[in-house]
Amino acid sequence: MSKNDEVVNRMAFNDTFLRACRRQPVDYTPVWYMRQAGRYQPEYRKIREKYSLMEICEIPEVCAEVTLLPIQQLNVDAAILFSDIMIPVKAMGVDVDIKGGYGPVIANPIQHTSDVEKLRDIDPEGDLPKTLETIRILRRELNVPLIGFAGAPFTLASYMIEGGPSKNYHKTKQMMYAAPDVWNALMDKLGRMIVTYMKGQVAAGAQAIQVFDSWIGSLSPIDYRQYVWPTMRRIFEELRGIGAPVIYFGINTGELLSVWKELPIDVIGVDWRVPLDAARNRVGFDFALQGNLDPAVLMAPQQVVEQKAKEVLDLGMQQAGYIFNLGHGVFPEVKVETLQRLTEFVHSYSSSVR
Ligand code: 1CP
Repeated sequence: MSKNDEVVNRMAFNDTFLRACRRQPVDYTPVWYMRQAGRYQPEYRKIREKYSLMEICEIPEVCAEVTLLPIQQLNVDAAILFSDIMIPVKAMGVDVDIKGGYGPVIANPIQHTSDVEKLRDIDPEGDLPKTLETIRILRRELNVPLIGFAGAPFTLASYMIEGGPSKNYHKTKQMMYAAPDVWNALMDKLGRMIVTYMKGQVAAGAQAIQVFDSWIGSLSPIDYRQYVWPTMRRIFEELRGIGAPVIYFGINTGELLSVWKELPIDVIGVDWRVPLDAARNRVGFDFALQGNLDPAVLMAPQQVVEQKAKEVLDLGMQQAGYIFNLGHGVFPEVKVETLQRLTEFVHSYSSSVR
């Protein structure tokens, strides 16, 4: 390749990730990492000395800079907007703070119908202008697709009801079982917010959407269908045709996959507990899959990382429509170099066996 070709190549838009979301043929398996911008990066830690997480999200230039860090360092095939699932919840009028290394903290947790009624419907342009401005900056800078995202109603509700991170979601489930009117009103309101917010992000330039339902695996499939499914179906039906593939991700969702397969989504994100061939058997061939290396593997020696990545790839690559990722986010102890080498390995191994 001549120097000139190299420059042109670097400038060309890399749509491998979007092609994989749509189950179209690709030259290699695309890869990105959940929480690919974060505390494992010295540059991120430096920025966090100056700004809180909320402040980063309020300053588009800094937020774009943080979003771009993993693109520059890791050679991943997609960027994910740097934000947090609680940012639009704050815009609904909830007093949320995000404590570094801990998670969201809510001053007045939701308990009654009146608390739900107080939640405002958001207008992304008016209420979250900094997020949309960050997306516009990123689209000018990026030559890989930009993923926008939102938290799903159950996962958002769990923080809003518990007041912070939880182990067993007892208060959340108590509302679900004992006060279904309050619960349904909350699901409804969050569902509307998510649809509006996702449409706003796509209009501003997001090219794919991931809905994070991290804690949904705490429900049985029967309860999922009864208490959450109607809202999820409405959200995804309304997002159909917005021109951006939709990814739905959760942890511990093995038993929920047989319900998820009825949702109008493009990509299903799975954690490391369900082998990708088993996930395929449960959801069929109408979805792309994303995942699912155990993030803990990133602490192992490089040859183990590559062996485990190969095991994941060998299952994932059996069908069209596969995106390599972790089964959950990168954690702070991981070395940047480990992810650099892993990306290189996924790219080279997947292009060699195609
Ligand atoms: O790079 C990226 O992936 C984008 C940034 C991003 C995303 C997608 C952040 C920044 N947060 C999120 C989503 C998010 N936030 C989820 C869904 C994904 C997941 O399961 O990880 C959840 C559950 C949260 C809530 C949250 N925010 C937690 C988890 C708490 C718990 O209940 O265990 C935490 C620790 C945060 C803070 C946070 N958000 C983002 C970062 C980088 C951090 C770490 C802290 C920091 O820098 O201070």
